[in-house]
Amino acid sequence: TGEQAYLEMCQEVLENGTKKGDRTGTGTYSSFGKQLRFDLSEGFPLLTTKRVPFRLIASELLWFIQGDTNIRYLLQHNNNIWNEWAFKQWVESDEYDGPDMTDFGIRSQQDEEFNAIYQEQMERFKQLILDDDRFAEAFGDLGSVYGKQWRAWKTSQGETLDQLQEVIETIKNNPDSRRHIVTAWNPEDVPSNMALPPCHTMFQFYVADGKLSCQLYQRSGDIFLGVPFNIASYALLTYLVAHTCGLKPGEFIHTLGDAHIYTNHTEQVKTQLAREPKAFPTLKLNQEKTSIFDFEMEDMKIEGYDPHPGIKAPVAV
Ligand code: UFP
Repeated sequence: TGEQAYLEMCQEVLENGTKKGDRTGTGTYSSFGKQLRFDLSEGFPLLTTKRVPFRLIASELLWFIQGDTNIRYLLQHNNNIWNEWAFKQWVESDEYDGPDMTDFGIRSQQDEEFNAIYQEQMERFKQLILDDDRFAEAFGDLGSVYGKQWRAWKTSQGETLDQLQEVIETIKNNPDSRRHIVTAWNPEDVPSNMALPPCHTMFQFYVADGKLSCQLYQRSGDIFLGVPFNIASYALLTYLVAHTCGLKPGEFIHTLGDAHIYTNHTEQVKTQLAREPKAFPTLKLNQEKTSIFDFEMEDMKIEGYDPHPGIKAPVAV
């Protein structure tokens, strides 16, 4: 199954990956060019050898699909995964009047006393984003992130392109096309305008035998923490686009460029590798909704998910 292939990739990169330095200074085992395939008719690929939080994946994906780039929506859905990026904009601004937050990412992991102060500021930040429209507009917007690139790509002519809407129209009208592509990588925006250049560089859809498949090219993948999330996110996107186009979900093919395991995730990976995978759960979509753009959280339900417990690991920042 797809999960077995994921576990084999973990094993392989730990054993044969090159020990390689990286931007974050953590160190990784890394291999270049890896591919996983998930047959979506076998169930929904939410890994079972550790718990993967579907709720966070789904609300983040809906945020992208709606073309939203402001973390307020995520906070309203109790999703904190993009907070640090917005928080950084605030603490580096003239408006910030709290204690020094230089290098808050690393310091909060290493210094407990600082971490308490940081958490306090983060709570204050979240509350302001939720309560104060002006504040949310000034500091909650992340700019060139996936929602913008998918739904409102800026052309050199100053117009906007809705890549997601267009690809859906083309899948419906010309399914055999070999051009069903959405790209997030804009060389104009990289690196100066961007905190984190897109990891999910581009994806392509493919229609055959009434089924929709999707292949993602991910330039950089944190195999332990990021990739299980990314698999579920693009599998969900494939289900939603297929549903919108009256097709059945086919395969999700995950192609990774720099596929790496951070050296400080080694023990966690070994714990996971010792576990026996279970059957994938199923995804139930609200059949009354016909367009991806109308989907809300309550329209997507995961059934039969019985994973092994979650495994904690430090995020490289
Ligand atoms: N990363 C993922 N998946 C994601 C995401 C980030 O694996 O969806 F946003 C990881 C990959 C890498 C780091 O470890 O985050 C990004 O760093 P870099 O830009 O140096 O590749």
